[in-house]
Amino acid sequence: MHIESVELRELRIPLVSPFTTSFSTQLERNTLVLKVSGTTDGPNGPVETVGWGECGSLSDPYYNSEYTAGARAMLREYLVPTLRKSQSDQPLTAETVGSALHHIVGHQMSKSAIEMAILDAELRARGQSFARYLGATRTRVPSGVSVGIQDSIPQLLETVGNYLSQGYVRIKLKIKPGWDIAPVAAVRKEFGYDVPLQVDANAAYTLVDAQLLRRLDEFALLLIEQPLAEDDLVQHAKLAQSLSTPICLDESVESAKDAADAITLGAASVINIKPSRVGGYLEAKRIHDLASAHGISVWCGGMLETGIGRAANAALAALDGFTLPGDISASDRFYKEDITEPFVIEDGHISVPQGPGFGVTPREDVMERFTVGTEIL
Ligand code: OSB
Ligand code: MG
Repeated sequence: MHIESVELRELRIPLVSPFTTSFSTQLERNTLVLKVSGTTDGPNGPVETVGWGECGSLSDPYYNSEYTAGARAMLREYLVPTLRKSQSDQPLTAETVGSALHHIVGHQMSKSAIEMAILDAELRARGQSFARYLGATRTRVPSGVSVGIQDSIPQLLETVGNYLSQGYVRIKLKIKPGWDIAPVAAVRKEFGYDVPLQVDANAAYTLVDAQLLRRLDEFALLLIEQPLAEDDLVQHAKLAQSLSTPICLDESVESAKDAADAITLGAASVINIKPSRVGGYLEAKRIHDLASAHGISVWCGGMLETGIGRAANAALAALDGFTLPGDISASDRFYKEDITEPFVIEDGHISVPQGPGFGVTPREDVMERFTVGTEIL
C-alpha cells in the first residue's frame, strides 16, 4: 500500500480487576492504536483503504524493554518516517515492512503495530480475511485464561472457579517466589487433575531455584513458562534437564532466530508465540512453521489486547501448529467495554473473525473516551 497518513492514539482502558504478575500490577491497559490510511493498487487504479494496528507495549519497561511512551516516540520519530521514505523508492507491502525496518534495532512491539495496520489495510482492500491469508482453517480456537497473582489462596480458588464456570479450557497461574507451590497445590486439590493447568513466572527465578521448581513436577502441569531471565537460554536448557515439567519460553523469544536457537539448545519444548513481542504476525507465522517442523508445540500468548489484537491473535491461533490453548480469552476477561465488538467465550472457544482484514470494527466513539493523546503522523 501507499501510506497517506497514520493516526496514532494513546489509550488508557481500565481493567475489570487488577492484573498482577511477578513484575507489576496493571490497573489499566495503556496502549497505542494506529489507523493507517492510504491507497492500494486495484484493477482500475488506486483504491482508498484504512487499516488498524495495536501496540503490545505496557506502560513501563518491566515485561520487556518497550513501554508505551517510548513506542509512541519510536513510531513518530523512526518507524513511520522510515516507511514513508521506503515507499518513495519501492512499493511497500505488509511483507516488506520487516525488511524496510530491519536496520532499526529492536522495538519489536512498535514495529508489529505498524505492520499490523498495513496488513489489515491491504487485506481489507482485497476483501480477504486474515485467517484465510494465513491459511488457517479452524473457525474457532480454544480459550485459555491467564490468572494474576491473588491476595490469598481462597481468593485464587474463587477466581479460578469463576473462570472454569465460564468455560475456559485451560488455566494459567502467574507465579513468583513465595507464590508458587502453594497456589498450584491448592488449585489441584480443589479442581482436580483433569483441569489443563500451567504456570508463568515471567523470568522471576534463577537456576539456584531448580530444586524448588522441581517440586512443581508432581502437579502434572502442561508447562512452566519463562522461569528464568530473558537472556538465559543456556540456563533454561540446563533447567530443562532437571525438570519433567516442559519448559515454555515467552520473553526469551523475540524473533524466529531466537526460536531456532532455543530449539537447538534444548531450552524450550514449547513456545509461547506472542505476535507483538516477535515484531509482528508475519514473524509469528515463521516461528509457527519452524516449531512445527521441529515437533515443538506452540500456543498464542497475549498482551491484554483490545479487540483489534485479539481478532488477529484468534486468526493466528487457528493455524494447525497451535496445538495448545492460547491466552485468548473473552474481551470481558479484561474489559467492561472493548473498543471493537466484544469477543465472547462459547463452549470454551473464541470465534475466528471471517470478515476482511482482522474482521472487527473499531468503534471510534468508544475509543475517544479512553484516548489520552492523538497525533497524526
Ligand atoms: O507473560 O504472558 C505473559 C500479560 C502481560 C504481559 C505478559 C504476559 C501477560 C499475560 C496475559 O499472561 C495474557 C493475555 O491474556 O493477554
Ligand atoms: Mg508469559
